[in-house]
Amino acid sequence: IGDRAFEGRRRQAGAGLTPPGQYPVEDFPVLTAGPTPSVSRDGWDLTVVDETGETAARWTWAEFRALPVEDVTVDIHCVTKWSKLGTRWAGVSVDTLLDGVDTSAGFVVAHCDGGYTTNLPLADVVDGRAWVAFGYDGADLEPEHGGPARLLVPHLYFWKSAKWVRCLRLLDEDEPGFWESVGYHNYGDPWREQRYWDD
Ligand SMILES: Nc1nc2c(c(=O)[nH]1)N[C@H]1C(S)=C(S)[C@@H](COP(=O)(O)O)O[C@H]1N2
Ligand SMILES: [Mo]
Repeated sequence: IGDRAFEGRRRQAGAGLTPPGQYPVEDFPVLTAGPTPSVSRDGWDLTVVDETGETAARWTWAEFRALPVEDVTVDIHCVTKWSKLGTRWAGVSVDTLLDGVDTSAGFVVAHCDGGYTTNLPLADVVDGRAWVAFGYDGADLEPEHGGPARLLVPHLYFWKSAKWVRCLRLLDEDEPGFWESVGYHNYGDPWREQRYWDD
């Protein structure tokens, strides 16, 4: 097998491999800047706001849960150096959420209950690489892990996987989120150890 093929496989989010500088854990650590917000499914909605500021799509909890569900098994990598391999999630693909949204945006900022934000290139949340997850390991996603629903972007450091996500805001110009604006890497590829601004 050539280097290229190995590289490609290694970079798949569910390959069961630990990136440089990371160690695998069995438990599931909770990392939140601040308290866990209490988020009720009543009154919950998920919106997509496009680059003109218009609400391009909106789902209530019931509408969101009526969307097609994908079961995904992926490895997750926290910048504090733990990786958890083979995590099992249920969620709605971001491709499904953006289906029918007419946009030429290049970036997205996820906005959450509690005020947390994180930014990503739009290309990194499409083509089957990102989900809004509501299930973990066969059960509802626990509040401390982002329930009722969180973003799941396993190919980037886990701070990009915004818990309690409520809005995907599409943007023409990139805009740093919470950790990205205080020294964490703007992109955050764990295979290239992009932990901090100058990595
Ligand atoms: N809303 C919100 N999402 C967040 C965070 C946060 O503080 N608030 N922390 C991020 C970080 S740094 C990590 S490592 C993961 C941790 O997810 P977990 O608590 O389910 O392990 O959530 C990410 N998403
Ligand atoms: Mo993290």
